[in-house]
Amino acid sequence: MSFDTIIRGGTVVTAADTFACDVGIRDGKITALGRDLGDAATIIDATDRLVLPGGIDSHVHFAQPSGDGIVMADGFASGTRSAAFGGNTTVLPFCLQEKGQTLREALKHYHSLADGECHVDVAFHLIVTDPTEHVLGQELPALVEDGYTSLKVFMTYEGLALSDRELLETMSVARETGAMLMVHAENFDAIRFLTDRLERAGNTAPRFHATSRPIPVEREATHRAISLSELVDVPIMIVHVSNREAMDEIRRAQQRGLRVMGETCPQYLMLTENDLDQLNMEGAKYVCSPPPRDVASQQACWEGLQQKVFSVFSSDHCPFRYDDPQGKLAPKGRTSFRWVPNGIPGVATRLPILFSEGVVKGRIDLNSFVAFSATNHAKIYGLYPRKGTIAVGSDADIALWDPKRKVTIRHQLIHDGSDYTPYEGLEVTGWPVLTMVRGKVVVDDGTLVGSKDHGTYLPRAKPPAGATIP
Ligand code: DUC
Ligand code: ZN
Ligand code: ZN
Repeated sequence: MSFDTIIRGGTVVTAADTFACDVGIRDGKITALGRDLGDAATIIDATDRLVLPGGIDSHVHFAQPSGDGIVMADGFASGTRSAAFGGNTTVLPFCLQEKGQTLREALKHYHSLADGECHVDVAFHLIVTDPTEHVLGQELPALVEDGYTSLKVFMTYEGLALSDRELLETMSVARETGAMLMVHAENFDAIRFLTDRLERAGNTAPRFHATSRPIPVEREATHRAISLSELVDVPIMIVHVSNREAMDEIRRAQQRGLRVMGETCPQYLMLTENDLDQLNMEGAKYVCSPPPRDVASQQACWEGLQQKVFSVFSSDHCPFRYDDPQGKLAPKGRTSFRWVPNGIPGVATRLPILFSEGVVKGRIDLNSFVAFSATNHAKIYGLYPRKGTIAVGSDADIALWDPKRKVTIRHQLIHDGSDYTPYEGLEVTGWPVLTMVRGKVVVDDGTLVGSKDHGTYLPRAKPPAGATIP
């Protein structure tokens, strides 16, 4: 038999095309696209289904050290399981360098957490918090050659924020090595100033998290990150953009010919700062950074997708349990929003939200959905064409979607380690009904059928030099 599996009768969608065709799979790879492919050990009937590249989520946090007494709700097993339920076949979490640690030490530990614990494929970004001469001069260049071809830097957070000088030094290494640099753009000093002032006035409820990080905080840092990257002449990705002013900074840079890319996330399309304003501590469920803004900002983020100012749509899945002193309800005595861990779960809901709110409501077309959810992630982060498309020779990473299925999002559909979803009760149309990773079905109609030793770690190529933004 020439194929292990044939996916028959579906509509294949890539970032470029939509066509009726069967998909032949052998040894985990797509080996044929066509009609009348013959027989196979397994036939999957895809009548009335869309056959899409499995989602690639290039911004998730699993098992990340989160400070004093706080524990992230997902490690690799539950995080990749939830990803699979949401139609994803590859995720890119962050390996965080703690101060004083070498990158190699951080990676050794992070690999030990991931080994044998992944339902879908994974690759790691690095988070550089301690850019010593050794780290920048020796470790990072060697690690980029070893396939760790992207890194994130922070402009805020105690213990994570880099000074402008450190940002420039790190950007220079990204330029020399060809690594992709991701930037968390918020002004640390402005946040500290506003937080102290709010607390002195007794304004400590979760909703003041948003007040402590208003739009100018993000706009200024976005502008500064772009300016610094211009000085060094290095491409950058501004992650989790939440509003028009930051988006316009990116747009202007792109119009000037700079290789500045942008990412937005479901929370900036679906939530507003009003969600943080709930009884007791319930608003803590929506505390993330940058914070959700307002309806006009949601509209701006849609425009950023429609006009391709943004090239990727990621979850920024950063889960903490709500009803838990190691999670959103930080230990007693820490009553201010300052202590609420920043981040919300979303790896399973990213794609149904973009499909339903974007494709079904006519805001974006299906090919753009594939580009934002898979193809552009693979291109930017060095996984294309092995991942991110449906083509002969690519990994058989495929999600079958029922474009008409109506689902009310409930936490029990999410299968992560958290105890809530910010989207509880949201009705969506369109749902991933089967997720296949390298030819093996891992989720079939709401049932986990894969195992956590199937996912593999993926070393990556450098993004193509001088690549145009997808
Ligand atoms: N930045 C992220 O990228 N994720 C969650 C929290 C944060 O500040
Ligand atoms: Zn960030
Ligand atoms: Zn993040």
